[in-house]
Amino acid sequence: TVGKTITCKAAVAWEAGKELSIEDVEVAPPKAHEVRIQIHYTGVCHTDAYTLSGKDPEGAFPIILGHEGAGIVESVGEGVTSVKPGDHVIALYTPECGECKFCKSGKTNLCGKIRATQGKGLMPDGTTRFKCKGKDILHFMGTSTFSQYTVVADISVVAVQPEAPLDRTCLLGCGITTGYGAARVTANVEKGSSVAVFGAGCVGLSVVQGAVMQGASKIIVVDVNPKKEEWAKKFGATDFVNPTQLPEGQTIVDKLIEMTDGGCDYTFDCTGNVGVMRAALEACHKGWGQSIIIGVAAAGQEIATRPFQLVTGRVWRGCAFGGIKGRSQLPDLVADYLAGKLKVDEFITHRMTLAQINEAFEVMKQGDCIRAVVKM
Ligand code: NAD
Ligand code: AHE
Ligand code: ZN
Ligand code: ZN
Repeated sequence: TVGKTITCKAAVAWEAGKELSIEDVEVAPPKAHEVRIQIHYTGVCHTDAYTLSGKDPEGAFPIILGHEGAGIVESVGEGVTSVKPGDHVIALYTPECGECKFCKSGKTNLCGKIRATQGKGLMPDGTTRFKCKGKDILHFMGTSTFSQYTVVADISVVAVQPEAPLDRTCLLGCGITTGYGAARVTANVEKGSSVAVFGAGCVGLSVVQGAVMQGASKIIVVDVNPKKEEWAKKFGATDFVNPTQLPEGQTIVDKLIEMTDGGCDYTFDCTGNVGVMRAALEACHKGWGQSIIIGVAAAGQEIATRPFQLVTGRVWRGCAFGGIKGRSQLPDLVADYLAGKLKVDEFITHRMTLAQINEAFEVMKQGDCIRAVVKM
């Protein structure tokens, strides 16, 4: 297959708001500094549903979604030295070139090298490698893992230990790493801290896992779905609050301030709801509390608070992919998983085939799913 177009199955999103359709797609061979990967497994993240909904200002169609995938390198283009055919890999929507202003800053995991084309659904040369029914199909987040074969930039992929099962490590491609990194890298939660996590999906529960590792003493999970209490406790939360069940007149901010003697040291939004983001900021302790925005909000949505909240020392921050640099740091997360120090299997509630991928979006909406893993 090296150097040739591969025809395989992929879930194509033809239009916003419609189900994905399983199609035969043509995947062109990788050009210079590109890698063609046989995707073995992919998770389905809330962000895939967000872009499919049509609310993502960068979302364009037709597109092959998916950004939480693991697989095996099938072939590489000219000049690729970091991975080779047969390597077990995780696709990276946050690439790491090591050379750009961002990569060299030591201050961020964001990489600027291919962000402009990635945001337009194109490969770095401005074209696409996917075709279906004679039409060009766009790439998503530089990864498009809802295809049995995908092409990514060589800076958007990391080789990991082959002994790590791909049907689990795919989740390190987004949800688990995002929450874990937000707690351990972005916030760097200190021992003894009080933490509130809004939204107990894969991302929020991963913040809980990271906060436990950092030695937080109080970890309060806030979710409108009462079924999430059991999940929160399983990952090490000390408390659970359902904001829809508070006594009349008490807000979630009042409740958290009361539970933490004046406010939380760290709060995390893992919902994407801008009202929740405000509450998360205002539930922070005066003088030092930090609120980390992880959730992705729809086009047109904006956050608001009284500037006084910041004047009096609260800090509003955010991160993508948990502040983790994929090529430098993911092998360490895989090593921790293999050593039994990082929970991964525990997040998987559903397993599906590619033909069933629309059900993964359904179960996410119904609230019984932490992560569905799709076998490609
Ligand atoms: P999910 O749908 O699995 O979980 C979201 C949780 O939030 C659910 O348990 C839901 O009940 C809860 N929730 C919804 N509204 C709420 C409210 N008003 N108050 C309290 N809880 C509420 O989603 P996920 O895959 O874990 O992703 C979470 C968010 O993070 C999404 O917005 C997603 O797009 C975003 N995300 C961001 C990054 C990043 O790098 N910044 C990475 C992954 C996901
Ligand atoms: N196109 C969206 C941006 C959404 C967004 O912020 N994406 C996160 C990753 S979410 C993973 O589940 C991200 O990586 N952000 C940094 C970046 O460069 O996109 C919108 O709303 O415009
Ligand atoms: Zn994601
Ligand atoms: Zn870079």
